[in-house]
Amino acid sequence: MAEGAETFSLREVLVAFTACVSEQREVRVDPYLAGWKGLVRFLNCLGTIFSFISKDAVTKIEIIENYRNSDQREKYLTVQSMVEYELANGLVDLQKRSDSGCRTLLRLHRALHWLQMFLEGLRTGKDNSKTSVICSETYNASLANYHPWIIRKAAGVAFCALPTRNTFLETMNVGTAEEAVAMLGDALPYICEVYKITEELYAQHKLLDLP
Ligand code: 1Q0
Repeated sequence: MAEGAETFSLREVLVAFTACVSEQREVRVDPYLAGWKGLVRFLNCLGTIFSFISKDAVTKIEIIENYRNSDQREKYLTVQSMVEYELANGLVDLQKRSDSGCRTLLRLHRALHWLQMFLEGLRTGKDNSKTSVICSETYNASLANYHPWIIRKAAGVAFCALPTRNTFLETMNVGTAEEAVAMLGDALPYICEVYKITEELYAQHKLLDLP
């Protein structure tokens, strides 16, 4: 295991995502980013072959964090307020790649869809199932549709380095594989809810195809 392995626990990721949705059904940005940071830490534990993925995630987390640390920090408190602010001020480029919060968060949002499917596959998989297979099947059914060939190829190679399902579950540091499965069952509805709310918001504002 690489550096940081002992500090990761699925529990902190779970706590972050459970704290995302406010009473008004808004998605809070800080716990959303905290959830992603926990996932990145976990990914780093799996080995350097995944660095190209974690680096991209970190870049995106930092772009949004910078908005949260800027003079406009209040506008970036929730995904809803961010969308409203950036659209009202012409900050979202609909034609080409930019560093807007909306386009950046969309990349994490798409990855959250993969995560949802992957964790469900892991949770319901058999003891001896291959994490690499669950990972590539769910990736191909979701995120891969947005990635060019070269990234899909590199991701496919990295997935081969994933440990077996039970080792993977134990790496989550929440006890036995069975306990990790139980915790995944608890966590998934929260992750699904965050995904659903964001998806509806982006669809409503026609932001789902931002370049
Ligand atoms: C467990 C194995 C993890 C496998 C991760 C699967 C996702 C593969 C994604 C490959 C991304 C390659 C890097 C670059 C991509 C960018 O081109 C792309 C688009 O951005 P842009 O600016 O070019 O338009 N970026 C993305 O699509 C964002 C990808 C972010 C992926 C973040 C993945 C973080 C993974 C965490 C580990 C999850 C482990 C789950 C178990 C923990 C239990 C809670």
